[in-house]
Order: sequence, then C-alpha cells, then structure tokens
Amino acid sequence: MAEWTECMNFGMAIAREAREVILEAFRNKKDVMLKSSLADLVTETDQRVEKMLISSIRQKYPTHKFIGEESVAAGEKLELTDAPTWIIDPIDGTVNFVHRFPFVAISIAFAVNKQTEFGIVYSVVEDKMYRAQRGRGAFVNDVPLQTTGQEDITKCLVVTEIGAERDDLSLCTMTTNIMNLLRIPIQGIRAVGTAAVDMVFVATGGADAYYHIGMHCWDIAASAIIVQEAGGVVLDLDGNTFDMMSRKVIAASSMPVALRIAQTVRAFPVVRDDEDPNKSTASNGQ
Ligand code: LIP
Repeated sequence: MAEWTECMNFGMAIAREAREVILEAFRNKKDVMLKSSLADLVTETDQRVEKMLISSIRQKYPTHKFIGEESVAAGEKLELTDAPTWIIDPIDGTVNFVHRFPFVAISIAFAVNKQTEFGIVYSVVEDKMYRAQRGRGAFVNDVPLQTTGQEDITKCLVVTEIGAERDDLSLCTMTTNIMNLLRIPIQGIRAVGTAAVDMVFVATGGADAYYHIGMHCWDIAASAIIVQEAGGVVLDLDGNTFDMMSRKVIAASSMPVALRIAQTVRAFPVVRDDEDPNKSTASNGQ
C-alpha cells in the first residue's frame, strides 16, 4: 500500500537521524545496566534512541501503536493488535555496542492486522540500510537482495547466536545444536552479535541460513520480511509457520535447508513474547 511506503520512508529517515546519536555514544565509554541476566545489557543510549524514534513516529502518526524493546523492559505491555504497530529495537546488539564491536543495528518492523508490511534494519556502523516492503522486494542501500537459493545443507554457511542465557540447559542445548549441525557437516557457523544483522545476511546471500532461540520479536520482525522478500524461507524452529512471538526462528535460502535445520536443532524453554512471564510455564519448543 502506498500509505505504508510513506511510513517506511519516514522510518528510514528517523533511523538515519538516530545513527548520529548511536555513533557518538559508540565511540565513548557507556554506563551499562543489566536486564534479565549478566549478559543482557542496556544503556542510556538504547533508551534515548527508542524514545526519539517513538516520539517522532507518534507526532506524525498519532493513532499508531508501538512495541519497543526498552518500553517493554520498563513495564509496558507487549501486545500486537490489528492496529498499525511499529515494532522497534533501538540498538540490536547492545553487547556489541558496549564493547565497540562494530555490528549494531536499528530494527524497525511495521505490522497491520498482525501482518508485517515492511521491515528496516539499519546497520549503523557499516551505514547499510536494509529494507523490504511486502510484495516489493528487498534492498540494501537500494541494491536488490537475493538469497543464495542453496538447497544442499552440506554446502551451507549457517549463522546463529549465543544469547543472554547462561543456565546449563540453555548453554548445553545451544552448543549441542552447533555440534549436531557441524556433524552433518555444514561448511561453517558464525555469530555476529545482532540477531537483526545475522538474519539479513541470509537475504544478502552472505549466509545460507540462520536459526536462533531466545531472541524477541523486535530483534527479528524486520529481518524476517527482508529474508522473505529476498526469496528466502522463514519458519518456526520446529519447521512450522513463522511466529514472531515464539522466540524461535529459522531463516534459510531454501525450504530443504530450513527443514533440515528444523530436524537437527532443539529449543530450550522460553516464555513467548506475548505471554505473561509470571503466569506461564516456558514452552519447550519441540
Ligand atoms: C540481542 C540480540 C542478540 C541475541 C540476544 C538479544 P539486544 O538483542 O540481537 O543477537 O543473541 O538474544 O536479543 O538486546 O542487543 O537488542
């Protein structure tokens, strides 16, 4: 819809403005606060950038809703309704940001009737603007993106993440997954430290697949549509339909590769993004 194109262009413009704030802070020492674990970090810049983005969007589109990583961390309810909703991660890769490891991204997805209409992933240090609008292809800095189309798992370079979990079950599951994929064998495994950028590597053809357990909807909602529009496949970790709230995902250059990863990897228990963590028991995935 042309209306959503205008929203997407606006999203890219405000992401470019936010880049200056992130880059300035990137070069300097930061005050770091903890969230769910000793490896789940937040800085004043994450909070500031999210506020900047949301207040700019709210001014232009006062009826739109938001799901923002730092707003949810501050206690706001995470709810995806049918209303036009912006799903925002102001700095994806906060651990990278704190350490000055040069992969940090602003991730912005936009959903209407719970369907993603566009996604923007701005890798700010590299100055690479990835974007895709439903049915209109995927691009990086206006250059079209295409996945490799690779169907043979033994020829694949696979990206994943070791997230913020540090309990034995999660660590054991993540390392066993890596071991089982390497045993197939795949050609290599990589982790960049930002789910959004990891996943767009599949769209660029730089990687053939990506899987992750434990990330949140704001980390991958934008990248998912970018991968799909570049010709890739996005599934839940068990091989079923992609569900951005499940905190489990596979993105791949082809269905055979996605399904082979689904057969090989297992999930550790996670609480869905749309569930109240105080009421639910974490799902075991598969
Ligand atoms: C982080 C991701 C990282 C992943 C973590 C976390 P943040 O997001 O992008 O790659 O492993 O689970 O979700 O906290 O930097 O926005």
